[in-house]
Amino acid sequence: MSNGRDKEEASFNNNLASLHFWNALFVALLALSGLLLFSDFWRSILGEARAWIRWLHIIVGFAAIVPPLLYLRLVSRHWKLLEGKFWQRFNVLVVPLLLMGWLVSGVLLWQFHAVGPSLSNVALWVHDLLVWIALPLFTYHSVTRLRWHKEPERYRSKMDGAFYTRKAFIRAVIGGGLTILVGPSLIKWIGNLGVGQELQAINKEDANKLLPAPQPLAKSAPPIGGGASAAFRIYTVTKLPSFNNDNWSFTIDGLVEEPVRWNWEQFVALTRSVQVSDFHCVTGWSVYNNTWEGIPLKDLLEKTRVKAQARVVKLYSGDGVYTDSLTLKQADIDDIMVVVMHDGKPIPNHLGGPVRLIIPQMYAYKSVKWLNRIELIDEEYIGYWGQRGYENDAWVKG
Ligand SMILES: Nc1nc2c(c(=O)[nH]1)N[C@H]1C(S)=C(S)[C@@H](COP(=O)(O)O)O[C@H]1N2
Ligand SMILES: [Mo]
Repeated sequence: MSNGRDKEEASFNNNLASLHFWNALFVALLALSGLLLFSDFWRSILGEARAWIRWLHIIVGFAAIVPPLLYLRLVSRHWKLLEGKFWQRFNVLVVPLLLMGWLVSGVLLWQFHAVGPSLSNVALWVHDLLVWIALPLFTYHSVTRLRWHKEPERYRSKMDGAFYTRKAFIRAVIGGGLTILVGPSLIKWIGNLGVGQELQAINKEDANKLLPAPQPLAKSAPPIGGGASAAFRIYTVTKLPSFNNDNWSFTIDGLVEEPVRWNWEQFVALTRSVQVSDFHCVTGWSVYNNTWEGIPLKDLLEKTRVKAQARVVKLYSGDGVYTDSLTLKQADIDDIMVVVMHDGKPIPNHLGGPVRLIIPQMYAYKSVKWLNRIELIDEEYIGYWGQRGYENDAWVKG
């Protein structure tokens, strides 16, 4: 009989161990792919691969529900076994809560199109916040459970509770190390939430050198929108390009009666107007109340007298890689603007200056940074993120 009990107990322990293994594996994969998706640094290196990593992250995210669900069969017995073990019980409660939080916010992020920008903004915030809570917990947990540091049995009674045990020492080292590793990213994240908004812009001297500087209209400075609600996340799929009067120009060509090529002096002399609008990235962040100053796209196109057979407006970035497009009909929307100023200041290099596009009614991947060429063509064109699985019509809904 005791033999049967032993067997039964061994299988219980095996089940627990294998669930723990799968849970740890999924969480590690999610952490790794998630950090790759989050980091600006990796964003430029990954380029194309980023779209695949995003899918991997979503699929593993769903798979990660399975171990906790299977664990439900074992939980009451396991809970009793953990009598008096505060931290282990803490894990049993906290891990599923974290997973639930990620699942719900993750689904909202994945379904950004259905839920609209305000909800996916909150979801992104929660998704990130849970990472900053979990990362130290999980790393600490996995490192302290590694067998190599387990206290040798014979010392245990003597050293129990002592402040300077090997265990305590390793914990302190790991805790300190983690703070150093994770701290800067955490501060940066909080900064992005608003505390240190202006920091990046002030610390970086603009890598673009274009003279003369554009002079803001009265509606831009002070900005009639009252100033943007937050900082932009800096996105690029290439190294940041930089421009000066010699290597910058703006071309409109293709199916037009009068192709044009402006240099900077000519371009800043064009008549500009001002609008206030919101800016939404599909990954769940937005910047509200931007005061943009520039030239409405439709006005620019008018100057070139677009030919009757033109159907599509193809947009090129000066980074040499990024492109997108609008149908000629979409390009007629009044608030699509080729902008040179944001909140009364020239657009800095890292945010797509000297000239970028903004399309307030569409997700911002259509808003080509470092815009320097527009070509009129007669067939559909799918741009950078469109080729990687995002919709070509990127209307913001909700
Ligand atoms: N040339 C270029 N334009 C681009 C991108 C890019 O990587 N390269 N990213 C797009 C995306 S996905 C967004 S959300 C916005 C981000 O603009 P920001 O970097 O100024 O915040 O630019 C869009 N335009
Ligand atoms: Mo984006």
